[in-house]
Amino acid sequence: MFHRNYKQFGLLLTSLAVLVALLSVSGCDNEEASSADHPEDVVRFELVARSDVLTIGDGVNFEGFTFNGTMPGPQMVVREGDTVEITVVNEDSVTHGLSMHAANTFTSGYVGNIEAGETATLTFQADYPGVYMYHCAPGGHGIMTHTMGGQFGMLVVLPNEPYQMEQDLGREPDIEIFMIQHEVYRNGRDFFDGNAQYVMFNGETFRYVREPIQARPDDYIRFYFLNVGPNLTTTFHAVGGIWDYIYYGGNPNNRMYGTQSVVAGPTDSYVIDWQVPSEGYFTLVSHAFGTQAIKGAVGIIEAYEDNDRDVVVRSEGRSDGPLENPRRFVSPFGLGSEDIDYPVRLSPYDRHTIEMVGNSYYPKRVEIPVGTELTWINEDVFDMLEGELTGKHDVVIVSGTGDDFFSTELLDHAETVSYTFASPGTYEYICSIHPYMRGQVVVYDPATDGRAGFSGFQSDADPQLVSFSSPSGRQGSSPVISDLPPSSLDVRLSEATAHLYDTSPEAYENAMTQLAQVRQAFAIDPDVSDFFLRPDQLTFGAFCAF
Ligand SMILES: [Cu+2]
Repeated sequence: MFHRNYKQFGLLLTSLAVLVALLSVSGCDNEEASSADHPEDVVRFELVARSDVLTIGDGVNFEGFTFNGTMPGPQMVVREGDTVEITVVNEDSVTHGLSMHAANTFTSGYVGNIEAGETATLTFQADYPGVYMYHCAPGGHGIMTHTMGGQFGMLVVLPNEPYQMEQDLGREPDIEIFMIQHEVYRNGRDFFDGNAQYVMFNGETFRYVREPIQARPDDYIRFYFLNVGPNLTTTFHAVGGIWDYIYYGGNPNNRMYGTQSVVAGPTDSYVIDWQVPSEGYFTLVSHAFGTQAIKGAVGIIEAYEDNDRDVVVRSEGRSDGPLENPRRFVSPFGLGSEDIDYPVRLSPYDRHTIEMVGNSYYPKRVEIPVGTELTWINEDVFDMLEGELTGKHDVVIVSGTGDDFFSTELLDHAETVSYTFASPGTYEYICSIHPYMRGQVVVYDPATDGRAGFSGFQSDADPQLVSFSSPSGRQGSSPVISDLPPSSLDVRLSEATAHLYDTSPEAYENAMTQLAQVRQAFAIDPDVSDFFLRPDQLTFGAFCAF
């Protein structure tokens, strides 16, 4: 498959890149993408940002954000000197964006902060060969959380001059492996602490253990290796192998030879040329065993004479959608399955405080006896800007089987808000500006709950008063409380929000319709002065705090 002549090889890869570009264009006909008024050396890609549920292997589904429906997102390959045009289509209900590390220019001026439903384009000259990360960059706080949430991928700029391996040996690699290491977190607290739940290559734990990469002895394998992180530093190693040629960042000028591993912090990358030394199994690992390899960052190269081998292993995550009956559901911002976002039954001696951290509540599910005062504290530090760009948060009860309906003021960093629950029931709440953030409070009556651990606090607080405190002395003048009627409104609101992040157009339409109904219902309710809905983002504001 690979030609001896390097220029032919380059041409092949360039045409592959163009092919990928064409394939990645959806809703746009190929004729336009290749029409004569565009010079041939403009390579075009389209990234579609959205909310998604997908599988990350071994019975586990993951809910987050994606580009083009996979995590990692599309692999892009261009050639040094190419003009690259990347269009970002935001099909989601929240703001997204793009940071493209291969572009030595002010990218956020073009593709930062792309509102829901909007499209933006970045054009740049690929002047620096190498292996680059791209990731979502709506701006501010959202850059970090969306990258953790699954929006990232690899763009490779192939050099015009051959790598040292070609120069020394006069041959091209037999196999190319595009490999991204990345982490999955179950909540924002773990994200802050670097406590990954899973670590993986190309979107699935132990992906290439289940499906070993086939090779033959003496093959030259070229790795395009990228550590996306977003937190951990890896030491990439092949058991039974020594890397022959290493080019830091994938730039052919950054040469190293003969090492057991490469060290890569978040967004560090390499091109590695390695000759399979013999027959056998060669295990690819992050040699950070406890924090990474054991959590899924392991793969296998199976090398035997006459093996059938693919010449390219791509870095996209699986594209076959979520599992129908997953063992586990991981949702860093929302409510995952209860084995992972387990209900915490608070005792009198616990801290009755829920953190807002990394765009999630933590713990996400708590159980309290009626009469207990709960406090939320905003541990997100980035409290500048607004919307997706900020780490400000609030609490808005969107459904409940009891009578405690309220919304709070937006909290800056280290501010708190408290509420005393007076009515037993199961309540779900969201942050009005990050409505994919979800928490749950179960308020039980100790007299009737067989599992009751203690008989509850008899708080002196007025159960219908939210208290607000700011270390900076900010005046929480209006205690931002609304007595939403526990009528059918909350049920409908719950149904509507349950579909907010369903990606099917039908469900989206359904949610829109239900939201319109809810809005109408609120407007005619004399107890509620206003209900704020930003149609472009499907975002709930405080219910009557305006
Ligand atoms: Cu995003």
